[in-house]
Amino acid sequence: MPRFYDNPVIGGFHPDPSVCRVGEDYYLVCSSFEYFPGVPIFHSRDLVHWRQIGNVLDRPEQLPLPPDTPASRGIYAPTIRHHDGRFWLITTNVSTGGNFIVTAERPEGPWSDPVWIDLPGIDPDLAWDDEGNCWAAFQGVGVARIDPEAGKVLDGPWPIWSGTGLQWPEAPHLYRIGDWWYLMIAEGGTERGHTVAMARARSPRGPFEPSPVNPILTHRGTDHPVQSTGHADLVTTPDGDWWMVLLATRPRGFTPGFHVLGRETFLVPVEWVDGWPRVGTVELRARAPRAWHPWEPPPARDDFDAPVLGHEWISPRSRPDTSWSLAERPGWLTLHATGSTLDASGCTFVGRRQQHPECRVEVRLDPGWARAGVSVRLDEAHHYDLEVCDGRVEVIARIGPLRNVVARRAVPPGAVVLAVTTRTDDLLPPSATGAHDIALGTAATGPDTIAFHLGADLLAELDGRYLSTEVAVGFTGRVIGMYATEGSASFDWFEYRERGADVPA
Ligand code: 6LW
Repeated sequence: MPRFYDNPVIGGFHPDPSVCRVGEDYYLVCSSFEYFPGVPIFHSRDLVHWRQIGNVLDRPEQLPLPPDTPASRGIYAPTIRHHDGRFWLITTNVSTGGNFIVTAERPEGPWSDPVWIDLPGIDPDLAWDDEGNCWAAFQGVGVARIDPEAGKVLDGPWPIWSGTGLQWPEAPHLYRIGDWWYLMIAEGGTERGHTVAMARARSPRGPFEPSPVNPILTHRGTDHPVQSTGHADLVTTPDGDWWMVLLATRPRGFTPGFHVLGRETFLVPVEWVDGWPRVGTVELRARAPRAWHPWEPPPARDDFDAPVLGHEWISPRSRPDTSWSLAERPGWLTLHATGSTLDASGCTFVGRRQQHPECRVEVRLDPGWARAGVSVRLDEAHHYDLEVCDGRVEVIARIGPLRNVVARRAVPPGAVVLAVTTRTDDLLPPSATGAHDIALGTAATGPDTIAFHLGADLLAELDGRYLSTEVAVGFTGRVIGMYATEGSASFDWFEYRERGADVPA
């Protein structure tokens, strides 16, 4: 009986995947932009079931992000490789310092401090030839021979291939396969025109001849539910099968379609025909790789009983030690306000990516004298908040320059349970949100509806389109988290579930 797997294999804002294999173990990393810690790293035994084992950039010294770092700046596309018994990762901090390399003996870390390297552009790659030379390709596309240990360019850089003429030839990866050097790139922009193209040469310096079947992958111009397919990396299994990981989106709603989970990580099989790789359509359900190693998913509820925060918890730009504690009130996550708000940099916010189109988040909050709650955010100018302060709970919508309290209710003193749910069926027409009056009716639906609850009581439902990339712009996706903007508040637990038959609205 053939087995099937579901795409995306890593849902939610996990773009620009890069993958390597060591024996029977696969390791995968993604971009993290303005969030700390940065570069989530995942482990799998079958390419389908991925478990986050850490964050490559988990010390502030590795990830300088000034407070004025705009959303969607910070860390861009990493490449991970295993060479000479060590893990090597090269990436770009577009806000501070440019390109750098970190290394580790073990993928879960600790990873070294950055070794900065003066390479142009973004999307750096690492590949070694049989003589031990290290080649770093980058956006454009160019290549240089480098000393990755010292962070020095030894020869070059030289231009090697500008793609087939589409926008932004980028995301290069060089592979030594047989007698050839294969160069895989993304082109056409990371939006709906995204493609993957291939070329090959006898040397990493070229001259490169393009594949006769470029682009080898694109969903542009189709009505497929998976869109923006591109920015890929290749990996082989121990059996010699080839697979590709890539980013893609799942837009929903009336034209132009809205994607709210950012760019996610998908998996697709690769076939070789006449010396060139080919991939088919990236389906939501597809025939699985031969190995199959499911693991127990992490518990839905984080009780905050562990001495350290789980790897999935991220904060915009930084997470000063003084802003949070698991020890102050054992079994609770205590957050201390910094004086900043959700509308600005520097706010105390600890969140996780929304990974499913339909999900339910519940938290138990003891607000004390604080102003605190749960926020669904794309960035500082696009977030919906469920906030408790002064004996009241409020639902607040911040959309661009507008900020509105859309619901308000008294709450008794003490701890409260707050819930946020998203649904993609039975959507609100835009007029029902009060956001504008154009009566386009249900055809003009957004991607989803976000509902806010106090215990079992529904307080408000809002159109999810305003927390989409098409509205907010940028490279990230929704993050749902706990925050405090005045005083100190404690969270007993935080629960995240994909909504299905067993999880009601
Ligand atoms: C990344 C570039 C891109 O560096 O978007 O999808 C940039 N393509 O390759 C940020 O993810």
